[in-house]
Amino acid sequence: MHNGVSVTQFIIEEQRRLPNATGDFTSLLNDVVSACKVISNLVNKGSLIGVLGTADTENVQGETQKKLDIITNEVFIKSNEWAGHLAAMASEEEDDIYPIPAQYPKGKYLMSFDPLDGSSNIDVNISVGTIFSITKCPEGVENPTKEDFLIPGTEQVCAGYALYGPSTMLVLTTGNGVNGFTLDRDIGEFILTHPNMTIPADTREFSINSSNQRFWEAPVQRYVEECLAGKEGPRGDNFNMRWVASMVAEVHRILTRGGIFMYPKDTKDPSKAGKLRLMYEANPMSMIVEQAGGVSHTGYERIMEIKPNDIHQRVPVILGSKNEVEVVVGYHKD
Ligand code: AHM
Ligand code: MG
Repeated sequence: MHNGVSVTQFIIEEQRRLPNATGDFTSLLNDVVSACKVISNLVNKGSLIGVLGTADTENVQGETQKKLDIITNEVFIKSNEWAGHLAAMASEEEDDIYPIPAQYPKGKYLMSFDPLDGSSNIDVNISVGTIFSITKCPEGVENPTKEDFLIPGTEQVCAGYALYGPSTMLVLTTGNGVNGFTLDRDIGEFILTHPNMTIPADTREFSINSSNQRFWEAPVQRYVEECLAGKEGPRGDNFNMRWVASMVAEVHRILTRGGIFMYPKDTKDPSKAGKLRLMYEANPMSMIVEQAGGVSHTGYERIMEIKPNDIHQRVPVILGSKNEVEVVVGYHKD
């Protein structure tokens, strides 16, 4: 027997506080949790079960898919399509939305997800993750279309990620703070280990892929230059830098010890406003960061207020410790 609170118990106790809850949402989250356990197991076994390496196919974004991108997408869909809680799903790995197949009942929620974020790291055994965002299907809509997904992040009812690192962790928000759970493999349960996660308002640690420096806009150039100038520069302090190239690991570090993460607007490819996708990367991470007391912005606007125009829309992302993100946003205003 474990003594901790399992994620199942935690979700049910949260549900009891809502007078009109039917258990539908609790049950949906349980399916998401099950999918993350399966993915954790696959990522953990890696080469032993032949799942590493490239699949030599391209997704809708023109990125070469890894075998595990395809397998984990399948796992997430199969775990969540049958129970009658969802009306449709949208995935980084699917060109169009995924309607619930006719043989299953349809539910009142929509879910967008990235089944394996940071998958460029998978073959080198560095942390990767799964990100998901849940919204309500518009009232009266039986067969949702792409347009039904295109609502701002402020409408999310739940956001979360699983981090497959030295430990597998699940971090969740339903709009009532952020809680972190660690997978105990011996009993197959996520146990509450990080209640009420909060991001310190100040930080001296930044995170950006500086190989893109020549493409950045002036405000980001200025900010990073000032960080690098250290104690003798205008910020009067030394900064540290980290770049994992797995957004989930990056956000998790910020939730644990503070920091600022940026994948800003750049001129590398004028057809793309940034690298990260709004619906299943930026929005869910923004909800988590804001619920933990941080800020999430493009430099020009609050990410969760963007009215999406496509399920695979890309946006600039600047998120993390409040005071530091506000410095960068201030430079954009200048
Ligand atoms: P992915 O969904 O194809 O894995 O791409 C998203 C990832 C993020 O996790 C990470 O922050 C970023 O891409 C890394 O980009 P780069 O390869 O430029 O370092
Ligand atoms: Mg991704």
